[in-house]
Amino acid sequence: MGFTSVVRGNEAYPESRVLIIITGGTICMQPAEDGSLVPVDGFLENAMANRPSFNDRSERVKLSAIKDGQKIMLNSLRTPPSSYSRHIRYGALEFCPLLDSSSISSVGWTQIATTIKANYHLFDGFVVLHGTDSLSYSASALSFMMEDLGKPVVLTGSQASIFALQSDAVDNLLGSLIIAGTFVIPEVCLFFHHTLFRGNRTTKISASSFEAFASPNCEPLGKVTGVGVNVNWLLVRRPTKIAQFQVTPYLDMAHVACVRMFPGILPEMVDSILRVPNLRGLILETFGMGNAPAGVDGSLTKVIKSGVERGVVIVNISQCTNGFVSPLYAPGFALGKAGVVFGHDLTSEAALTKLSYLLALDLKPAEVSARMSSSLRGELTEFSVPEFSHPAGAVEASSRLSGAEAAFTLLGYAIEKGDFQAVKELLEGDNINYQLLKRADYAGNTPVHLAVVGPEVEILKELLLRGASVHVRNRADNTPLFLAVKCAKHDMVELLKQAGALLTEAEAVNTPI
Ligand code: ASN
Repeated sequence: MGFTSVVRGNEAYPESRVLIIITGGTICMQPAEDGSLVPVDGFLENAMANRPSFNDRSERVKLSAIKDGQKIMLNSLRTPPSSYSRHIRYGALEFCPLLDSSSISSVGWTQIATTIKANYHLFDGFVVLHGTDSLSYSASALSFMMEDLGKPVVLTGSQASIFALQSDAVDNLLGSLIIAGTFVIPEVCLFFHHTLFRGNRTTKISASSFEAFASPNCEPLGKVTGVGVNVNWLLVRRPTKIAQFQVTPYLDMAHVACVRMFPGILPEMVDSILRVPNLRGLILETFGMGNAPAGVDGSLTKVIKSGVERGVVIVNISQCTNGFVSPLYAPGFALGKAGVVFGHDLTSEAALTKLSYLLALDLKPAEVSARMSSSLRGELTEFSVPEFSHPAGAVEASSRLSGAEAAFTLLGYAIEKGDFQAVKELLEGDNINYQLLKRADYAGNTPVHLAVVGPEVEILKELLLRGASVHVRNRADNTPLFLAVKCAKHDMVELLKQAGALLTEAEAVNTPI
């Protein structure tokens, strides 16, 4: 495109930059003197530097990073090129002290979220190393704390230490690094045992098996297949508004509780929890499709109703791992009449952290209740969403490829000419499979790259509102924002910034915006 490229690697393959945030967990544990397993610091040097798959022995350049509000220079390592012809260069920040994940709390989640926020402009993606015990809680919590995320955040850990002879640690960590450095999946994900999940849909299902996590109500976002990763782009969330990444740095975990119903549970037990001073929210884990015992003469239902009347938000979720709650049967219907909110197919982990997130926003109970049963980050299945089909869906896979190539060429022309109507029509056909927006030309320019140097800012806006990413770089390693700045396209620069676009560190040098 006629610009000097900003090349970050000095070899043929480009580099992505990933920040690893190490919180602890079995992955970095070694036996202590008493024989118990405890996390040990220095993971980058002790566990990664001596493994060829994590270290191609290239020059160990220092990476800028922000730690506790201060700029620091981090030691880095680089992977050999992946099957996507990219190196992943990464540095690590460690929690002090490192934790067994059973003791993580909202303080730790705040630390992770604010670290990602502070380093967002410096890295392409983030990997969080974490123990497995509370991993699904952390993935859920972070998904709510981070709004309008544009870059991948991948949480992982392992069932056996990386220092053990037989371990899942290397696979989980390497897969996470490659995903975070290769794909612009703007979600908080959990990667484990060759599978990429939406984090807030997961639950830990095994205490010891390497296949430790499941996402019972949502298909995986991706699967490692041989040397590649098959990403299910149809499921991956994409932006639907123009907004910058932001973090809510606090969850109100201190005023929520969770109760599991069992046959014969006494109303007094539930009542005493509902009367814990300052309790603001309660998750009820009910039977099947959302049923609870009513108690003698409806005594339990009355206790629940009076809790709702005192302003406690009570959310009904199922004890079953698969399926959803609904007021179909009389006991569930009675809970609904008592003012209990139905949490559809939320996991317990997602329900509890979502409730604490909404309570931290200081909304009225009615507003919290309304938001509990609609999807904020893809954490529940909204049944009211109409399903529709488009002629494009009927096109056979074989003809779709050439059709998509032709459509991309037409889109490029339309963008270049500033033909808003033609762009819109082409994108209508893309709404189902979302492939056109992610295509790139021979130079790696996506439709967003083409639009920022084109004549029509409305076209850029249309692309962004349909979910195009502002963070993808072309082969010369340039972001769309860099191209817009270089072309002095001030309106494009403004819109890109509103949509959360940032210059890479190398681009920012001598590029005032
Ligand atoms: N207790 C460990 C933890 O959650 C378990 C693990 O990581 N596999 O920190």
